[in-house]
Amino acid sequence: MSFAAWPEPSDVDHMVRRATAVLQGNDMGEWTRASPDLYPHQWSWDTGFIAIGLARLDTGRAARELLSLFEYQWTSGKVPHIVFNPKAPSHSYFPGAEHWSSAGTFPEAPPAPPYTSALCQPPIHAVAARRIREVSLGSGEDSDSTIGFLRDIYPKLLRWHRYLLTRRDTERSGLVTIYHPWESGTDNSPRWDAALEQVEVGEMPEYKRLDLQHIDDPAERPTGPEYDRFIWLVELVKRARCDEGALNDSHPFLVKDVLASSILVAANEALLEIADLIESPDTEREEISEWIDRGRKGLENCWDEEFGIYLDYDVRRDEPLRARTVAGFAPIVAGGLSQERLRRLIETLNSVWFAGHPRLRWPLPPSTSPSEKRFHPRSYWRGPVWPVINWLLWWSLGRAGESALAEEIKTNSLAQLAEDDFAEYFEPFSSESLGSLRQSWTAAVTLDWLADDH
Ligand code: 2M8
Repeated sequence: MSFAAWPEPSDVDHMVRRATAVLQGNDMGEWTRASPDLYPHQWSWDTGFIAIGLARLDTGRAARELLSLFEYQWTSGKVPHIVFNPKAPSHSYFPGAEHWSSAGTFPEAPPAPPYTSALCQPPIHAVAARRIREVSLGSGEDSDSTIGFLRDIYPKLLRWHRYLLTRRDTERSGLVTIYHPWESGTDNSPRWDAALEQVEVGEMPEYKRLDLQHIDDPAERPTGPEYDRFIWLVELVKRARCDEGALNDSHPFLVKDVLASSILVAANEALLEIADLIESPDTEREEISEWIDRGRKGLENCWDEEFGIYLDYDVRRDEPLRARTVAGFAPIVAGGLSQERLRRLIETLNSVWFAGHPRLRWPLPPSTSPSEKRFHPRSYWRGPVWPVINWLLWWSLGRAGESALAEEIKTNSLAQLAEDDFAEYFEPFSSESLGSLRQSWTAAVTLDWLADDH
Protein backbone atom coordinates (compact mmCIF):
# COMPACT_ATOMS: atom_id res chain seq x y z
CA MET A 1 0.00 0.00 0.00
CA SER A 2 1.07 3.56 -0.42
CA PHE A 3 -0.01 6.97 0.74
CA ALA A 4 -2.06 9.50 -1.17
CA ALA A 5 -1.06 13.13 -0.64
CA TRP A 6 -2.80 14.50 2.45
CA PRO A 7 -5.19 17.36 1.56
CA GLU A 8 -4.43 20.95 2.59
CA PRO A 9 -6.25 22.22 5.73
CA SER A 10 -8.52 24.39 3.58
CA ASP A 11 -9.50 21.28 1.59
CA VAL A 12 -10.32 19.56 4.87
CA ASP A 13 -12.62 22.41 5.96
CA HIS A 14 -14.31 22.34 2.59
CA MET A 15 -14.81 18.57 2.82
CA VAL A 16 -16.24 18.84 6.34
CA ARG A 17 -18.73 21.42 5.08
CA ARG A 18 -19.74 19.30 2.11
CA ALA A 19 -20.12 16.10 4.18
CA THR A 20 -22.14 18.01 6.78
CA ALA A 21 -24.40 19.34 4.03
CA VAL A 22 -25.09 15.76 2.85
CA LEU A 23 -26.18 14.67 6.32
CA GLN A 24 -28.26 17.81 6.76
CA GLY A 25 -29.85 17.33 3.35
CA ASN A 26 -30.91 13.78 4.28
CA ASP A 27 -31.94 14.72 7.84
CA MET A 28 -35.59 13.97 8.65
CA GLY A 29 -35.50 15.53 12.13
CA GLU A 30 -34.84 12.56 14.42
CA TRP A 31 -33.44 10.18 11.81
CA THR A 32 -31.59 10.33 8.49
CA ARG A 33 -32.47 8.88 5.07
CA ALA A 34 -29.78 6.53 3.77
CA SER A 35 -29.72 8.62 0.58
CA PRO A 36 -31.99 11.25 -0.99
CA ASP A 37 -33.67 9.18 -3.74
CA LEU A 38 -32.57 5.56 -3.96
CA TYR A 39 -32.99 4.90 -0.21
CA PRO A 40 -35.57 7.31 1.25
CA HIS A 41 -36.07 5.31 4.50
CA GLN A 42 -34.14 4.54 7.69
CA TRP A 43 -31.78 1.57 7.34
CA SER A 44 -30.48 -0.21 10.40
CA TRP A 45 -26.71 -0.45 9.96
CA ASP A 46 -26.60 2.82 8.00
CA THR A 47 -28.07 4.41 11.15
CA GLY A 48 -25.10 3.14 13.20
CA PHE A 49 -22.55 4.67 10.83
CA ILE A 50 -24.59 7.85 10.47
CA ALA A 51 -24.63 8.22 14.27
CA ILE A 52 -20.83 7.87 14.30
CA GLY A 53 -20.54 10.76 11.82
CA LEU A 54 -23.23 12.86 13.48
CA ALA A 55 -21.40 12.55 16.80
CA ARG A 56 -18.70 14.77 15.28
CA LEU A 57 -21.33 17.48 14.72
CA ASP A 58 -23.70 17.07 17.69
CA THR A 59 -23.59 14.16 20.15
CA GLY A 60 -27.21 14.75 21.24
CA ARG A 61 -28.45 14.46 17.66
CA ALA A 62 -26.30 11.34 17.16
CA ALA A 63 -27.90 9.75 20.23
CA ARG A 64 -31.39 10.52 18.90
CA GLU A 65 -30.48 8.91 15.57
CA LEU A 66 -29.86 5.58 17.30
CA LEU A 67 -32.78 5.87 19.71
CA SER A 68 -35.18 6.63 16.86
CA LEU A 69 -34.28 3.31 15.20
CA PHE A 70 -34.75 1.36 18.43
CA GLU A 71 -38.28 2.73 18.79
CA TYR A 72 -39.20 0.15 16.16
CA GLN A 73 -37.41 -2.78 17.78
CA TRP A 74 -39.58 -5.92 17.62
CA THR A 75 -40.80 -7.64 20.78
CA SER A 76 -38.35 -10.45 19.96
CA GLY A 77 -35.47 -7.96 20.31
CA LYS A 78 -34.84 -7.80 16.57
CA VAL A 79 -33.95 -4.40 15.11
CA PRO A 80 -35.58 -4.25 11.66
CA HIS A 81 -33.40 -3.62 8.64
CA ILE A 82 -35.66 -0.83 7.36
CA VAL A 83 -38.08 1.51 9.11
CA PHE A 84 -40.25 2.89 6.31
CA ASN A 85 -40.72 6.61 6.03
CA PRO A 86 -44.50 7.16 5.83
CA LYS A 87 -43.89 10.41 3.91
CA ALA A 88 -41.84 8.83 1.11
CA PRO A 89 -43.89 8.35 -2.09
CA SER A 90 -44.95 4.69 -2.39
CA HIS A 91 -43.32 4.36 -5.83
CA SER A 92 -39.88 5.41 -4.48
CA TYR A 93 -38.58 2.09 -3.11
CA PHE A 94 -39.41 -1.58 -3.60
CA PRO A 95 -40.16 -3.70 -1.59
CA GLY A 96 -41.72 -0.93 0.49
CA ALA A 97 -44.05 -0.74 3.47
CA GLU A 98 -47.08 -2.11 1.58
CA HIS A 99 -45.13 -5.12 0.43
CA TRP A 100 -43.93 -6.00 3.93
CA SER A 101 -47.10 -4.80 5.76
CA SER A 102 -45.26 -5.96 8.83
CA ALA A 103 -47.77 -5.01 11.50
CA GLY A 104 -50.46 -7.18 9.91
CA THR A 105 -48.24 -10.09 8.97
CA PHE A 106 -45.85 -10.52 11.88
CA PRO A 107 -46.98 -11.03 15.49
CA GLU A 108 -43.76 -9.58 16.94
CA ALA A 109 -43.62 -6.40 14.84
CA PRO A 110 -44.23 -3.04 16.56
CA PRO A 111 -47.46 -1.11 16.02
CA ALA A 112 -47.57 0.64 12.64
CA PRO A 113 -47.17 3.01 10.93
CA PRO A 114 -44.32 3.34 10.37
CA TYR A 115 -44.02 -0.18 9.10
CA THR A 116 -40.77 -2.08 9.18
CA SER A 117 -39.20 -4.85 7.14
CA ALA A 118 -38.93 -8.25 8.83
CA LEU A 119 -35.21 -8.72 8.17
CA CYS A 120 -32.26 -7.34 10.12
CA GLN A 121 -28.73 -6.11 9.36
CA PRO A 122 -25.27 -6.26 11.00
CA PRO A 123 -25.43 -5.01 14.63
CA ILE A 124 -23.04 -2.04 14.56
CA HIS A 125 -25.24 -0.01 16.96
CA ALA A 126 -23.45 -0.63 20.27
CA VAL A 127 -20.17 0.39 18.61
CA ALA A 128 -21.87 3.65 17.59
CA ALA A 129 -23.31 4.20 21.08
CA ARG A 130 -19.87 3.85 22.66
CA ARG A 131 -18.40 6.12 19.99
CA ILE A 132 -20.88 8.86 20.91
CA ARG A 133 -19.63 8.62 24.49
CA GLU A 134 -15.96 8.73 23.38
CA VAL A 135 -16.50 11.73 21.11
CA SER A 136 -18.44 13.52 23.84
CA LEU A 137 -15.63 13.01 26.36
CA GLY A 138 -12.97 13.87 23.76
CA SER A 139 -14.62 17.18 22.98
CA GLY A 140 -14.75 18.16 26.65
CA GLU A 141 -18.49 17.66 27.23
CA ASP A 142 -19.57 16.93 30.78
CA SER A 143 -18.96 13.27 31.63
CA ASP A 144 -22.59 12.89 32.74
CA SER A 145 -24.02 14.21 29.51
CA THR A 146 -24.11 10.87 27.67
CA ILE A 147 -24.84 8.62 30.65
CA GLY A 148 -28.61 9.13 30.37
CA PHE A 149 -28.45 8.09 26.72
CA LEU A 150 -26.38 5.00 27.55
CA ARG A 151 -28.84 4.02 30.27
CA ASP A 152 -31.71 4.34 27.77
CA ILE A 153 -30.09 2.39 25.01
CA TYR A 154 -28.33 -0.33 27.01
CA PRO A 155 -31.36 -2.61 27.68
CA LYS A 156 -32.44 -2.27 24.05
CA LEU A 157 -28.97 -3.24 22.81
CA LEU A 158 -28.87 -6.15 25.24
CA ARG A 159 -32.19 -7.49 23.91
CA TRP A 160 -30.99 -7.03 20.33
CA HIS A 161 -27.77 -8.97 20.91
CA ARG A 162 -29.60 -11.65 22.87
CA TYR A 163 -31.98 -12.11 19.93
CA LEU A 164 -29.03 -12.65 17.58
CA LEU A 165 -27.31 -15.06 19.97
CA THR A 166 -30.41 -17.18 20.53
CA ARG A 167 -32.89 -17.23 17.66
CA ARG A 168 -30.15 -16.60 15.10
CA ASP A 169 -27.76 -19.09 16.67
CA THR A 170 -29.71 -22.00 18.09
CA GLU A 171 -26.54 -24.14 17.75
CA ARG A 172 -24.60 -21.75 20.03
CA SER A 173 -21.85 -21.63 17.40
CA GLY A 174 -21.11 -17.95 18.05
CA LEU A 175 -22.06 -17.23 14.40
CA VAL A 176 -25.14 -15.34 13.23
CA THR A 177 -27.53 -17.07 10.81
CA ILE A 178 -29.02 -14.91 8.07
CA TYR A 179 -32.15 -15.64 6.01
CA HIS A 180 -31.57 -13.23 3.15
CA PRO A 181 -28.53 -11.61 1.46
CA TRP A 182 -30.03 -8.24 2.45
CA GLU A 183 -29.35 -9.21 6.07
CA SER A 184 -25.63 -9.27 5.31
CA GLY A 185 -25.65 -5.68 4.00
CA THR A 186 -23.56 -6.95 1.04
CA ASP A 187 -26.57 -7.92 -1.04
CA ASN A 188 -25.33 -9.34 -4.36
CA SER A 189 -21.83 -10.30 -3.19
CA PRO A 190 -20.46 -13.55 -4.66
CA ARG A 191 -20.37 -14.64 -1.01
CA TRP A 192 -23.95 -15.79 -1.55
CA ASP A 193 -23.87 -17.16 -5.11
CA ALA A 194 -23.51 -20.86 -4.28
CA ALA A 195 -26.20 -20.69 -1.56
CA LEU A 196 -28.58 -18.70 -3.78
CA GLU A 197 -28.16 -21.12 -6.67
CA GLN A 198 -29.90 -23.73 -4.50
CA VAL A 199 -32.95 -21.48 -4.07
CA GLU A 200 -35.69 -22.34 -6.55
CA VAL A 201 -38.00 -19.42 -7.19
CA GLY A 202 -41.65 -20.47 -6.87
CA GLU A 203 -44.99 -18.83 -7.67
CA MET A 204 -45.17 -15.26 -6.43
CA PRO A 205 -47.06 -12.11 -7.32
CA GLU A 206 -45.53 -10.04 -10.13
CA TYR A 207 -43.39 -7.16 -8.95
CA LYS A 208 -41.79 -4.05 -10.43
CA ARG A 209 -38.27 -3.03 -9.44
CA LEU A 210 -37.87 0.65 -8.61
CA ASP A 211 -34.13 0.81 -7.89
CA LEU A 212 -33.15 1.04 -11.57
CA GLN A 213 -34.99 4.33 -12.04
CA HIS A 214 -32.47 6.07 -9.74
CA ILE A 215 -29.37 4.70 -11.47
CA ASP A 216 -27.76 5.53 -14.85
CA ASP A 217 -26.42 2.09 -15.59
CA PRO A 218 -28.32 -1.12 -14.60
CA ALA A 219 -24.94 -2.93 -14.38
CA GLU A 220 -24.40 -1.08 -11.08
CA ARG A 221 -27.31 -2.92 -9.43
CA PRO A 222 -28.17 -6.62 -8.95
CA THR A 223 -29.37 -8.52 -12.03
CA GLY A 224 -32.97 -9.64 -12.72
CA PRO A 225 -32.41 -13.30 -11.66
CA GLU A 226 -30.67 -12.10 -8.47
CA TYR A 227 -33.60 -9.84 -7.69
CA ASP A 228 -36.13 -12.63 -8.33
CA ARG A 229 -34.41 -14.71 -5.67
CA PHE A 230 -34.29 -11.74 -3.27
CA ILE A 231 -38.04 -11.20 -3.62
CA TRP A 232 -38.79 -14.92 -3.41
CA LEU A 233 -36.88 -15.13 -0.11
CA VAL A 234 -38.89 -12.15 1.18
CA GLU A 235 -42.04 -14.06 0.19
CA LEU A 236 -40.91 -17.10 2.17
CA VAL A 237 -40.07 -15.02 5.26
CA LYS A 238 -43.56 -13.51 5.04
CA ARG A 239 -45.25 -16.90 4.60
CA ALA A 240 -43.42 -18.15 7.73
CA ARG A 241 -44.63 -14.97 9.54
CA CYS A 242 -40.97 -14.56 10.38
CA ASP A 243 -41.11 -17.36 12.92
CA GLU A 244 -37.41 -18.14 13.39
CA GLY A 245 -38.18 -21.73 14.48
CA ALA A 246 -39.92 -22.40 11.16
CA LEU A 247 -37.27 -20.56 9.15
CA ASN A 248 -34.41 -22.40 10.85
CA ASP A 249 -36.16 -25.68 9.92
CA SER A 250 -37.11 -25.10 6.34
CA HIS A 251 -35.90 -21.81 4.84
CA PRO A 252 -33.77 -22.54 1.74
CA PHE A 253 -31.22 -19.77 2.40
CA LEU A 254 -29.60 -20.35 5.80
CA VAL A 255 -26.09 -19.02 6.12
CA LYS A 256 -23.61 -18.20 8.90
CA ASP A 257 -22.33 -14.71 8.09
CA VAL A 258 -18.75 -13.88 9.17
CA LEU A 259 -19.21 -10.12 8.75
CA ALA A 260 -22.35 -9.88 10.92
CA SER A 261 -20.79 -12.28 13.44
CA SER A 262 -17.59 -10.23 13.66
CA ILE A 263 -19.47 -6.98 14.07
CA LEU A 264 -21.51 -8.65 16.82
CA VAL A 265 -18.32 -9.49 18.75
CA ALA A 266 -17.11 -5.88 18.49
CA ALA A 267 -20.60 -4.70 19.47
CA ASN A 268 -20.58 -6.99 22.50
CA GLU A 269 -17.25 -5.52 23.60
CA ALA A 270 -18.76 -2.06 23.33
CA LEU A 271 -21.86 -3.26 25.20
CA LEU A 272 -19.69 -4.65 27.99
CA GLU A 273 -18.00 -1.27 28.42
CA ILE A 274 -21.40 0.41 28.53
CA ALA A 275 -22.59 -2.20 31.06
CA ASP A 276 -19.57 -1.37 33.26
CA LEU A 277 -20.20 2.36 33.00
CA ILE A 278 -23.83 2.16 33.99
CA GLU A 279 -23.15 -0.60 36.54
CA SER A 280 -25.49 -3.19 35.11
CA PRO A 281 -25.94 -6.49 37.04
CA ASP A 282 -22.98 -8.91 37.12
CA THR A 283 -25.08 -11.65 35.52
CA GLU A 284 -25.56 -9.51 32.42
CA ARG A 285 -21.87 -8.67 32.22
CA GLU A 286 -20.98 -12.36 32.50
CA GLU A 287 -23.49 -13.17 29.77
CA ILE A 288 -21.95 -10.57 27.42
CA SER A 289 -18.39 -11.77 28.16
CA GLU A 290 -19.43 -15.30 27.30
CA TRP A 291 -20.94 -14.06 24.00
CA ILE A 292 -17.60 -12.45 23.09
CA ASP A 293 -15.67 -15.69 23.70
CA ARG A 294 -18.24 -17.74 21.85
CA GLY A 295 -18.15 -15.38 18.86
CA ARG A 296 -14.37 -15.45 18.56
CA LYS A 297 -14.24 -19.25 18.80
CA GLY A 298 -16.96 -19.56 16.15
CA LEU A 299 -15.11 -17.23 13.80
CA GLU A 300 -11.88 -19.15 14.18
CA ASN A 301 -13.66 -22.21 12.72
CA CYS A 302 -14.25 -20.21 9.53
CA TRP A 303 -10.56 -19.68 8.71
CA ASP A 304 -9.53 -20.85 5.24
CA GLU A 305 -5.85 -21.66 4.94
CA GLU A 306 -5.77 -21.62 1.13
CA PHE A 307 -7.51 -18.25 0.67
CA GLY A 308 -5.92 -16.66 3.76
CA ILE A 309 -9.27 -15.16 4.82
CA TYR A 310 -12.38 -16.26 6.76
CA LEU A 311 -15.36 -17.77 4.91
CA ASP A 312 -19.13 -17.77 5.45
CA TYR A 313 -20.83 -21.11 5.99
CA ASP A 314 -23.80 -22.55 4.15
CA VAL A 315 -25.85 -24.35 6.81
CA ARG A 316 -28.16 -25.96 4.25
CA ARG A 317 -25.37 -27.60 2.26
CA ASP A 318 -23.08 -27.93 5.29
CA GLU A 319 -20.04 -26.41 3.63
CA PRO A 320 -18.09 -23.13 3.48
CA LEU A 321 -18.97 -20.56 0.83
CA ARG A 322 -15.75 -20.21 -1.11
CA ALA A 323 -15.46 -16.66 -2.49
CA ARG A 324 -12.70 -14.10 -2.09
CA THR A 325 -14.54 -11.04 -0.82
CA VAL A 326 -13.72 -8.23 1.58
CA ALA A 327 -16.00 -9.86 4.18
CA GLY A 328 -13.22 -12.40 4.68
CA PHE A 329 -11.27 -9.79 6.68
CA ALA A 330 -14.15 -9.17 9.09
CA PRO A 331 -12.63 -11.04 12.06
CA ILE A 332 -10.19 -8.11 12.33
CA VAL A 333 -13.29 -6.19 13.43
CA ALA A 334 -14.02 -8.85 16.06
CA GLY A 335 -10.52 -8.44 17.47
CA GLY A 336 -8.64 -10.93 19.65
CA LEU A 337 -6.87 -12.57 16.67
CA SER A 338 -3.53 -14.30 17.17
CA GLN A 339 -0.52 -12.46 15.73
CA GLU A 340 -0.17 -15.22 13.14
CA ARG A 341 -3.77 -14.85 11.89
CA LEU A 342 -3.51 -11.07 11.80
CA ARG A 343 -0.26 -11.26 9.82
CA ARG A 344 -1.80 -13.65 7.28
CA LEU A 345 -4.89 -11.48 6.89
CA ILE A 346 -2.79 -8.38 6.30
CA GLU A 347 -0.70 -10.27 3.75
CA THR A 348 -3.86 -11.23 1.87
CA LEU A 349 -5.24 -7.69 2.17
CA ASN A 350 -2.09 -6.18 0.63
CA SER A 351 -1.70 -8.91 -2.00
CA VAL A 352 -2.71 -8.78 -5.67
CA TRP A 353 -5.94 -10.49 -4.66
CA PHE A 354 -7.12 -7.28 -2.96
CA ALA A 355 -5.54 -3.87 -2.27
CA GLY A 356 -2.26 -4.78 -4.00
CA HIS A 357 -3.88 -5.38 -7.38
CA PRO A 358 -1.79 -3.39 -9.89
CA ARG A 359 -4.72 -1.82 -11.77
CA LEU A 360 -6.40 -0.19 -8.78
CA ARG A 361 -6.73 3.60 -8.81
CA TRP A 362 -6.29 3.67 -5.04
CA PRO A 363 -4.81 0.79 -3.03
CA LEU A 364 -8.09 0.07 -1.26
CA PRO A 365 -9.71 -3.36 -1.08
CA PRO A 366 -12.44 -3.95 -3.68
CA SER A 367 -15.59 -5.60 -2.30
CA THR A 368 -14.72 -8.69 -4.35
CA SER A 369 -11.22 -9.68 -5.41
CA PRO A 370 -10.54 -8.61 -9.04
CA SER A 371 -9.11 -12.09 -9.57
CA GLU A 372 -12.39 -13.81 -8.63
CA LYS A 373 -14.19 -15.02 -11.72
CA ARG A 374 -17.44 -13.54 -10.39
CA PHE A 375 -15.86 -10.08 -9.97
CA HIS A 376 -17.57 -7.16 -11.72
CA PRO A 377 -16.01 -3.69 -11.32
CA ARG A 378 -19.31 -1.77 -11.54
CA SER A 379 -21.78 -4.12 -9.95
CA TYR A 380 -22.59 -3.10 -6.40
CA TRP A 381 -20.98 -5.61 -3.96
CA ARG A 382 -19.27 -7.61 -6.74
CA GLY A 383 -16.21 -5.39 -7.09
CA PRO A 384 -16.61 -1.69 -6.26
CA VAL A 385 -14.83 -0.12 -3.30
CA TRP A 386 -17.11 0.86 -0.39
CA PRO A 387 -15.91 3.68 1.94
CA VAL A 388 -18.01 2.33 4.79
CA ILE A 389 -16.16 -1.01 4.66
CA ASN A 390 -12.86 0.87 4.58
CA TRP A 391 -13.97 2.69 7.73
CA LEU A 392 -14.53 -0.66 9.46
CA LEU A 393 -11.09 -1.90 8.38
CA TRP A 394 -9.41 1.37 9.41
CA TRP A 395 -11.11 1.36 12.81
CA SER A 396 -10.36 -2.27 13.58
CA LEU A 397 -6.77 -2.28 12.26
CA GLY A 398 -6.10 0.71 14.52
CA ARG A 399 -7.53 -1.23 17.45
CA ALA A 400 -5.34 -4.22 16.53
CA GLY A 401 -2.23 -2.02 16.78
CA GLU A 402 -1.74 -1.77 12.99
CA SER A 403 -1.84 2.00 12.98
CA ALA A 404 0.37 2.57 9.91
CA LEU A 405 -1.82 0.39 7.69
CA ALA A 406 -4.96 1.92 9.20
CA GLU A 407 -3.63 5.39 8.39
CA GLU A 408 -2.97 4.41 4.78
CA ILE A 409 -6.55 3.18 4.40
CA LYS A 410 -7.88 6.42 5.82
CA THR A 411 -5.65 8.66 3.73
CA ASN A 412 -6.36 6.81 0.49
CA SER A 413 -10.08 6.78 1.25
CA LEU A 414 -10.10 10.53 1.84
CA ALA A 415 -8.20 11.07 -1.39
CA GLN A 416 -10.83 8.98 -3.19
CA LEU A 417 -13.62 11.00 -1.60
CA ALA A 418 -12.04 14.44 -1.98
CA GLU A 419 -13.41 15.19 -5.44
CA ASP A 420 -16.61 13.26 -5.07
CA ASP A 421 -20.20 13.85 -4.02
CA PHE A 422 -20.07 11.11 -1.34
CA ALA A 423 -21.02 8.23 -3.59
CA GLU A 424 -22.30 4.93 -2.29
CA TYR A 425 -19.44 3.00 -3.97
CA PHE A 426 -16.56 3.42 -6.47
CA GLU A 427 -15.29 1.62 -9.54
CA PRO A 428 -11.96 0.26 -8.27
CA PHE A 429 -9.81 0.91 -11.40
CA SER A 430 -11.04 4.37 -12.42
CA SER A 431 -12.47 5.45 -9.04
CA GLU A 432 -15.65 6.59 -10.83
CA SER A 433 -18.53 7.29 -8.42
CA LEU A 434 -21.28 4.67 -8.65
CA GLY A 435 -24.69 3.98 -7.14
CA SER A 436 -26.35 6.73 -5.20
CA LEU A 437 -24.72 10.12 -4.69
CA ARG A 438 -24.98 11.96 -1.35
CA GLN A 439 -25.11 8.65 0.49
CA SER A 440 -25.40 9.41 4.20
CA TRP A 441 -23.03 6.78 5.59
CA THR A 442 -20.29 7.80 3.13
CA ALA A 443 -20.53 11.40 4.37
CA ALA A 444 -20.68 10.18 7.97
CA VAL A 445 -17.50 8.09 7.87
CA THR A 446 -15.76 10.95 6.08
CA LEU A 447 -16.62 13.26 8.97
CA ASP A 448 -15.30 10.75 11.47
CA TRP A 449 -12.06 10.32 9.53
CA LEU A 450 -11.53 14.06 9.20
CA ALA A 451 -12.21 14.72 12.87
CA ASP A 452 -9.87 11.90 13.84
CA ASP A 453 -7.02 13.76 12.20
CA HIS A 454 -7.77 17.11 13.74
C1 2M8 B 1 -28.29 -1.67 0.14
O1 2M8 B 1 -29.35 -2.55 0.41
C2 2M8 B 1 -30.72 -2.30 0.08
C3 2M8 B 1 -31.54 -3.44 0.67
O2 2M8 B 1 -31.43 -3.41 2.06
C4 2M8 B 1 -31.00 -2.25 -1.41
O3 2M8 B 1 -30.15 -2.60 -2.22
O4 2M8 B 1 -32.13 -1.89 -1.76
C5 2M8 B 1 -27.03 -2.27 0.82
O5 2M8 B 1 -25.86 -1.63 0.39
C6 2M8 B 1 -27.16 -2.18 2.34
O6 2M8 B 1 -25.98 -2.58 2.97
C7 2M8 B 1 -27.50 -0.75 2.78
O7 2M8 B 1 -27.78 -0.76 4.16
C8 2M8 B 1 -28.71 -0.20 2.02
C9 2M8 B 1 -28.95 1.30 2.30
O8 2M8 B 1 -27.74 2.03 2.17
O9 2M8 B 1 -28.53 -0.36 0.61
